[in-house]
Amino acid sequence: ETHSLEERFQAYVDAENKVEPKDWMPEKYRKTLIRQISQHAHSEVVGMLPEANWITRAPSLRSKLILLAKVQDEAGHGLYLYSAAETLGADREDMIKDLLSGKAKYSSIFNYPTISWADMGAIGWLVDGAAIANQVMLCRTSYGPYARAMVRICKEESFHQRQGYEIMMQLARGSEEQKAMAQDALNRWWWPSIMMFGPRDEDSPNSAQSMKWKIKRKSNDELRQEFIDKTVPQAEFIGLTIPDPDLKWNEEKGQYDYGEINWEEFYQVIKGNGPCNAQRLAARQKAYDDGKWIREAANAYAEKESKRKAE
Ligand code: FAQ
Repeated sequence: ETHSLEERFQAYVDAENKVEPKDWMPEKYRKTLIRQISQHAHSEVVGMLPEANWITRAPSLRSKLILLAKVQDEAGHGLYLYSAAETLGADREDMIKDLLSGKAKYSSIFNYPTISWADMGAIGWLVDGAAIANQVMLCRTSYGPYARAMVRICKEESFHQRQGYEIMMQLARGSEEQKAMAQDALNRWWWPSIMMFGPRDEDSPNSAQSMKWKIKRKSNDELRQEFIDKTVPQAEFIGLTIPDPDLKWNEEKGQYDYGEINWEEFYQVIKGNGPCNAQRLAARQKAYDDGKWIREAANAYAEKESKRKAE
């Protein structure tokens, strides 16, 4: 056999096999997955903050219960994802330190403020909608533990998307003021939501290799297009206007053409200069510091237990 390990790995992935934690894999495959999965985990956990801002001010008991359940689901998603990254040999403590130091990224979208109740609608509808488009593809990613985590996460995200759309629909069908709130939230969240898919394909340094290894199965631009095509009719249905004057149906292509994204804003936000970056990291740092005593207690207990068992 003259094939190298790398070639055999590629052939294995090309044949649609799943890579499992103990299988041989190229070091760069492992590193790419740790990067992506840990950043995905951080996004889920940081992503709890913008919505947590409204739990105490939800307009009814029902909406409060639903929002609470959704935010709790996001904590769960973060936990599955940190565990998936651990199967690749990543250390949880290191991942958290990289988040807090600003070395690891998390989704740009969570650096925008939530200034009205309508933002809870816009986040569920648009942000979870974008997350689903991306994650449905990731259910078929080549790394087994990540793919399996995505299946459950997608089911929960569909519930989140519907709860957000329901809030938007209620507001859009309410008083003039409520309708204006919904439109304002759509105006503020639309562009950041379509930035979530990442840079244009030609400016995406990781895409080519990740597509080859079947970590990613659709490109950033393909997913962005799918999301736009699915979402525009939903906005029309509830009588809201997408804030993009260049948006129009392209009969020939069978999809929407859309306006230029403000890439300068995107890169500023991922560099740490978005409206809420500092606030989000400060909140995570505080949670980390406040949790120190419980981590210490859990470790001391685990040590005591293992000593007791060894005796
Ligand atoms: N924000 O070469 P590419 C959720 C970075 S959903 C920040 O294209 P790649 C659910 C990228 O990391 C959100 N950074 O990179 C929820 C790379 O930098 P690096 C989370 C971004 O990896 C809903 C550089 O730009 N979902 O949390 C962004 O091939 C509601 C170059 O980009 C996931 O993470 C961005 N938007 O493709 C929770 C999905 N876009 O790492 C609460 C999994 C790009 O080299 C409430 N991730 N960058 O320093 C992925 O599918 C991919 O990583 C992409 C980026 C598509 C995000």
